[in-house]
This record gives sequence, structure tokens and C-alpha cells, in this order.
Amino acid sequence: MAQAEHTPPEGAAADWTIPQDWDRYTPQEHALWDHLFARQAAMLPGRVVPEFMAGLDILRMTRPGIPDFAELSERLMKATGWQVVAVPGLVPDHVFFDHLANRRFVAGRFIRTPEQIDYLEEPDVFHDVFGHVPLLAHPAFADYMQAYGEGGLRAGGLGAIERLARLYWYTVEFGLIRQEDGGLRLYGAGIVSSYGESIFALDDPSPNRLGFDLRRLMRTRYRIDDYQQTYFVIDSFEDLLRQTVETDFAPIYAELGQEADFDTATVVAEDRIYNCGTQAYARAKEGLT
Ligand code: HBI
Ligand code: FE
Repeated sequence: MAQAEHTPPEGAAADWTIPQDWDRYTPQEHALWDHLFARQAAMLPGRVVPEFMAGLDILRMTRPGIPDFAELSERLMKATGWQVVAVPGLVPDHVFFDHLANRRFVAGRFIRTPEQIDYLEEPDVFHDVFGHVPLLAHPAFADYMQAYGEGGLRAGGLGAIERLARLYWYTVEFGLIRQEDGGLRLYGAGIVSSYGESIFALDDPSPNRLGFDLRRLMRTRYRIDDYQQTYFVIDSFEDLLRQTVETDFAPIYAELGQEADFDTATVVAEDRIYNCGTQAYARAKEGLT
């Protein structure tokens, strides 16, 4: 992920937080949130994990307008002890990990422009708050996010951070989850905040859908410029939390240091395959460029 500057910008605190200045949002900005919200809320039931919809409800996020982080934090604090704080954009890894380890989720306060409705490079308030915050009301997911931050604070060196970033990417941002009936649902924030990927990740024959395996996933590169070519499917948030808390990452980093990375579309014999992707989407795109 892009590396932010190492000192907080002017107006930001030492921990990189800034006031949300909720009063400064314009009616147009609130309307854009409402538009994005309505589009996702109409499509997600039946596709997203039910705990996500429950989170929207618990946190009263179904009310119109860009949420006020102070109010949101109050509800979230009651549910799982998390808070939402505003930051100017991407923050350095150690700052990011420190906030998560202390149950503070850092969110962008700006909202995309109408021209950027379906694609933007830096996380805005819709991605960060609509995408990430509802599941923070779920106890096991909330604990997983803290454990991830703690793992980040312990991870020394770039190789380890890169591996951990992959874990975040393929779970928190682009994760799928299996339901009791065997069906798959979305939970990753990068998917659920994107209209196109909410359909693609679940229904398109193009991408691989593979059972979650920590070591395997940590060897897998990812794409930041387009839909994923591989999604990993967890069995439950409790299982994801347990694996993260019970695993000693240091020997894994050491062991993986010797092994080659997997490409974004690779499937190997040991994979638990839900769908072996055709990669037709990625190929068509390559043909066009
Ligand atoms: N900063 N604001 C913000 N949001 C992120 O998701 C984020 C970040 N800094 C670093 C980072 N993510 C990643 O590099 C970590 O997953 C390792
Ligand atoms: Fe995100």
C-alpha cells in the first residue's frame, strides 16, 4: 500500500487524527452519501454477511447523511468498545497499527466527487465508514481487528509488514465468508463499498474463490488497480480470530521468507477450491490495454 509521509500534516495531532468537522459537509456531500448508501443497501441483503446488515442497524447507520463520528463512536463503544476517528488520508503503518491495537478505526472524512463515484484511489468516508464500520459492531470481528493491529506492532521489517498487509487485504478488504448452508457471502469493506465488485466477487465466473489458509494467503500478491483475481473464503469470524490470535507469526515470516510468492491468479493443488476462476475478466482487460 502507498506509504504516507512520516510526520503528521499541519492541523493533525501527533497520532495523525483531525477533527471530522461534521458541520462543514455540504448538502450535496450528504446527498452523495445517501445515493451511495441507497445503491448498496438495495443490493447487499442476500449477498453480504447478515452481521453486516445487523451492524448498520445497531449503529443506526440507516439514517440519512454522512454519519457524525462522535455519535457513531458512542454507539460502537457500547457495542464493542471501538471508536471511529478522522485522519487526513493514508497514515504510516505504525500509526495505523497503533490505532487498531487500541480499538480506534481511522477513517477518511472527505467524500468522493460525483465523477469518482465508482473508483477512487484513496479511501473516502463512504469506503471507510460504510465499508468498515458495521462489522466493528460484531464482537469476534472487532477482536480480530485489534489482534491485527497488535500483530502489526510486533511485526518488524518490511517483509513481515508486506505479509500482514496481504492478510488485511484478503480478509478485511476483500474477504468472503461461508454460511451454514454452504453459500458464500461478502464481508470485505473494499467489496461491500463497491457496486461493481459486490456483484463480481460473488457471481462472476472469472475470479478464484479459495478456502482461507493463512500461509498460502500471505504468499499471494494482490491487485490495487482492479477487481481481485482471487478471493479467500473464511469459515467464520470466530475461526479467523482464533487463527490470528493462536498463530505465532514470527516463524511464519521467517519460513515464508524462503518461499516464492504466488501470482494474483494462481491456484495450487493444496487449495480448497470453491471456484477455479476462468480469469476471463482480467484477460479481456489485458487484451484492451
Ligand atoms: N491508513 N488511513 C489509512 N487506512 C488504511 O487502511 C491504511 C493506512 N495506512 C496503512 C495501511 N492501511 C496498510 O498499509 C496496512 O494494512 C498494513
Ligand atoms: Fe479499507
